Formats: sequence, C-alpha cells, structure tokens
Amino acid sequence: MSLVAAPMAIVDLANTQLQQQATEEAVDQEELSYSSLMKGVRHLSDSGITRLPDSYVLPAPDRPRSSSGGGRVRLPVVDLACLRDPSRHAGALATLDAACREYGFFQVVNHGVDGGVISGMLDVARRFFELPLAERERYMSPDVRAAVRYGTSFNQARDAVLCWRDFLKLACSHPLRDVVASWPREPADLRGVASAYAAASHALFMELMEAALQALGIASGGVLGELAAGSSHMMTVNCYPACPQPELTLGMPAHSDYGLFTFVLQDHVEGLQVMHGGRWLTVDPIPGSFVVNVGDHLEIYSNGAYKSVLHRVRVNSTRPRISVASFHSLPAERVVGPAPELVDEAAGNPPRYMDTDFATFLAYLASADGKDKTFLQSRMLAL
Ligand SMILES: O=C(O)CCC(=O)C(=O)O
Repeated sequence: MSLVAAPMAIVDLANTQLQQQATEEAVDQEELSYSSLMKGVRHLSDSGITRLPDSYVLPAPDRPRSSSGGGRVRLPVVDLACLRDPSRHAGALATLDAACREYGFFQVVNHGVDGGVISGMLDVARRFFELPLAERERYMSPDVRAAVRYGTSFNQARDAVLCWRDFLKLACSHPLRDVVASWPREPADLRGVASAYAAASHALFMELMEAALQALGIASGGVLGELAAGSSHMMTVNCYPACPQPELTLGMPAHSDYGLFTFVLQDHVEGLQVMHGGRWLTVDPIPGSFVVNVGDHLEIYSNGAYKSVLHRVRVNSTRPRISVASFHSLPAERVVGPAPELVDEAAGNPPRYMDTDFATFLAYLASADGKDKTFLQSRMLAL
C-alpha cells in the first residue's frame, strides 16, 4: 500500500486502521469460540490480525528459538539417476543407507517426475486454500479416519496449543480412481493434478523401498510383493499462511511419521526442521527435489537400523508456505514388526519393537496428542 500524505489518503488509512482494529477485536472475541478457531489459520491470516491469538502461543521452552534451535542442514542427496545406473548403483545405495541410519532424512534428485506434475501440484494446492472458506469447509471433519479431510492445527481435537497450519488430507489408496471421486470438486483440475502426482509419488516410493530393502539385506520378494498388491497412501497438503508472530508458534510441532517412507514436496519457502545431534536444523530446500524421511514402520521393520526422526515446521511473517506430504506404508490391516532377517537373538540382536499396525496408530492418534515420538516409544520393547 502506498502511504501518500494527501488528506484523503490519511482518512483512508485511519479508516483502514480502525477497521483492522475492529477485525482484531472481533477475532479476539472469537477466540473464545472453539468453532471459530476451527475455521483455520488461513481465515485468521486473511482477517489481517497483527497479534497471534493466545490459543497459538506455545509455552516458552517449546517456541522455535528455544536453546535447541539453530543451524541449517543440506540433507544427504540420493541421486536416482545414479541408483538406476548399474555402474553407479552401489554408491547411491550406500548414500541412501547411511542417510537412513544417521539422519532418517535425505533429498531425492534426478527422480524423473515431470516438472509440470510437481509445479501443478503445488499450484493447485495453493489455489485450493485460496477458495472461499465455505467451499473448503465442505470437507471439514474431525474424524481422523475420513478419506477426505480439511482441517487445521496438528491434531485439532486434542492440541492444547493450536498450530499455525491448515491442511487437506486425501486418501490415495489403490485403485486411485475409486477414491478420487470423493476428493474436492474445486479447483476443477484438483482431481486430475493430484491423482497424477499421487501416482508419481507411489512409483517413487516403490523404487526407494526396493532400494532400502536391498541396502538392509532383505530379499525383495516378500514385503515388496505385498506393497505391489496393495499399500496405504495418504497425501496431506499443508498450508502455512504468513503468521503475525512466528517466534511464538509452530506450523507443526515435533513429530515423527507413522509409515514406511514419507515424501515431502515443498515450495521455495523454507520451514521444515529436522532434529539431528540434539539440535533443530532447517532443511535447505533443493528446488524440484523431494525430501524423504523414514517413518515409524520402517524404523520398526528395520529393527532400529533406520531412524524415524523428529521433525517440525517453522512459519514466518511474510511468506505463506505450501507443502505436500505423501505417507506411504503397508495396508492398514497389515501388522508390522521387525523383519525376521534382521533379528538374531543368539547374536545379541533381539526384536526391539512390538508388532503394530495402522489401526493401532489411528487409535493412538484419536486418544493422544501424537506429538514427539510417543507412538514409536509405545512400541519399543524393554531390553
Ligand atoms: O511441511 C513440511 O515441510 C513437513 C510436513 C510434515 O511434517 C507432515 O505433514 O507431517
């Protein structure tokens, strides 16, 4: 806005300020109402607030600039062109293996997914969150099992402090065409764009899973065959609007993911932080790459060799951010435990985790706040 010092402009400015003050007061009043907060942070951000409502203010030790904050990381890079080339395969496999053991995270480049599919996904995601609230609200549901769910915060029914995030969750179970009909109708190209993206993400997941099994020394037939026959795939589209006081809150709190691998596509705005060596490190986004992380199921299946690592999302005061997280795992009903190939009691390598399944995770999510590593910790065996 241009601040030209002409009398009319000053009157306009004063009116704007009065209107803004009135909106903020209205929002403050609304803060008392749970249902208004459930309209999400895009709604709050659009209302022009300049102060973070109390419901989003974290206790001081949980704020992003607490003592464990700081630093940046260029995650290990797995080059899929190398992984696909027999003469360079071993080197790329060793990079993937070391990244899963040491960081639980890596970035994938030269993956071959069409640039238009990637930019189209980010673009349609952004346009979805620009739709009027009435259109987005059609997909609101407190049910964590719903196939399509628009919502806000992290675990909105349970969060003591709300997070600065709105989301659209799309079940992508196969065959995709059966679920696509329940996805949002608007924007008109969402179903086509998101299903092309989901198919590409699933294909990459299968390729990386095959590589991970090879690196772990597990014969590829069993679990890979199961995944080919059916898998679970949930896509979460995250929207983190500009936040008036980003130092007081988070877009997403520290958490680990439940599945085998998660693929994160982020736009050019940084925000993802991973816990490494006891510190929160901000991931340097590589344009066009995917950030991939090991989920709880892969930590369990690898009997602790691969690490499902805590991560969180910071927000900022000027640049809205969009990310798309694709959670890939075995079918919901499949029980996951340490792979027999990686357990050897006689050699001092007992199973380190209880068997678990997706339904157990959902039950946990519905009954707990899902933060930190509590789900995975609940599956660890005392040795
Ligand atoms: O927004 C991001 O970069 C990460 C998203 C994430 O961690 C999640 O959806 O679980």
